[in-house]
Formats: sequence, structure tokens, C-alpha cells
Amino acid sequence: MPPNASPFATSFAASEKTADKTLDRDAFHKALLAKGDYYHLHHPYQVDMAQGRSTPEQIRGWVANRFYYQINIPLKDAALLANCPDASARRRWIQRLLDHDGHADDGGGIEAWLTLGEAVGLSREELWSQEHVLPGVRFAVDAYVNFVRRADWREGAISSLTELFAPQAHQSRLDTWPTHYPWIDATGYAYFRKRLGEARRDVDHGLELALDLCTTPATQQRALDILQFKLDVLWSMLDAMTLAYQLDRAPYHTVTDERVYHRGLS
Ligand code: AHQ
Repeated sequence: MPPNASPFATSFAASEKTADKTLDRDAFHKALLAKGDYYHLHHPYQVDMAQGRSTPEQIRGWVANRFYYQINIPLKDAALLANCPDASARRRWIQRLLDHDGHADDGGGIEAWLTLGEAVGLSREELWSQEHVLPGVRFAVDAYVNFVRRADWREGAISSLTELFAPQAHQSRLDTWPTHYPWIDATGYAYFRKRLGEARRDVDHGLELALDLCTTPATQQRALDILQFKLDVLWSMLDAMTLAYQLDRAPYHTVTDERVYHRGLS
């Protein structure tokens, strides 16, 4: 198999034996959880928000840039569904798309994020305009969506496993923001409450897939690499926000005081 080929691309029986031994189910689960050390909850930007050190501009910058991530999640999930030949897996996975786009009696996560935007002083139009989306955020999010578009659906599922650590992030905001940022309208917190339950349900499915599928050293290493890729996506989004909103180095800040940005080309 070529050096960078994905072992998922072949049948598991054909996955190459590598020098390392296969981790048993529990040890592999622990290896996935150990990646939590690199979760963006520990990024200084996120820590500053949780500890009340963020200015309104830094909070608004985070909400506006994360909106780009949120509106791309259903596109990512639709791409995964398009790559998935298994109807039972599709029936479970499509719930994620509905959670964000909304359905029947639920306005959906994107609508809830727009409410969060209004709660921090960003209009819906401003969020949809993408005028605040930083190049580094856009490229990181696009890398995630494009990875899932071309990956085996099972690799796409594994890339969502950063949500193993997400409930802690949502709970942290619910626990700390109301005290630190009384200027934020409480209606904005509905999104974080909504995701607490949805993230736990999503992770059950993603983790079940990973633990069932990754039964060779190659597939286990590939899964850990995919998870690290997604952790890098989330971490680098906050790096871009740090530059712009904490170090006052917005894109082209040496050239102009104007906000310079491009909308997605796709
Ligand atoms: O609000 C988040 C969300 O809807 C999702 C979907 C999931 C995926 O499919 O990759 N990941 C994810 C995440 C959300 N919120 C992030 C946060 O910190 O608020 C965490 C993020 C993730 O852990 O991937």
C-alpha cells in the first residue's frame, strides 16, 4: 500500500500489519480520549473567554467566526451521507444535519447560533455576510469540509470525534459566561444547552463506529491521525482569532484599517 494511503480505503483484512500491536478496544478508546489534551478548550483564547478576560470585540469575533464553522457542519454531514452506502448508518447520521438545519418543531443549531450572535450584538445579516470570517478560520473549516468530501465516510465519521470533548466546552460557557459577561443576552446560551445532549448522542455513534472499525494497528493509527487533524482545525481557528482580536493583527493590518475579506469561492 502506498505510504500515505488510508487503510480504510481497503478492506480491513487487507490492512497492512505494522510494527505496533493492535490495541484492545478499551486501550484504543483510552488513546482516543487522551487526544483531549489537545482540544481547543485548552487554547488560551478559549481559556481567556472562560475566565472572563475577553472583551466584547473578542467574544463577537469568536461568535462571528464560529458561525462559519456552524454553517459548514451540515454541508460536511451532507458530504459524508453522500459517501455512505449504508442506509442504516445514513438514517442515524442524517439527524446531525437536521440538528443544525432545523426540522419540524426545531429551528436548528444555525438559527440558535444566529440568536447567540444577536445576544452578543451581531446582526443576522452581519453573520451571514461572512465579513468577519478570518482567512485562517475559513481555510481551517474548508479543510475539514473538503477532507470529509473526499474521505471514506468512516474516516469522516471519525473526524467528528472531537465532540468527545465538546460537552465540557459547552458546559464551561454555560457556567462562566453569564457571570463574566452580564452584557450578553441569556437567550444566546440556548445553543450551548442544545448541543450538550446532541454532542453526547453524536459521540456515541461516532465512537461505536471507530471502536468497531479500527481493529488493526494501521486503522487505529489512521483514526488517531484523523482526530489530530480535526483538533488542529479547531486549534488553528483560535490561533487566527488570537492574531486578529488579541494581538490586533487583523488581516492586512499593515496595509489598511479597512476590513479586507473574501467570501467563499465555492
Ligand atoms: O457546535 C458544534 C457542533 O455542532 C459540532 C459538530 C461536530 C462535528 O461534526 O465535527 N463538531 C462540533 C463542534 C461544535 N462546537 C464546538 C465548540 O467548542 O463549541 C466543538 C466542535 C467539535 O468538538 O468538533
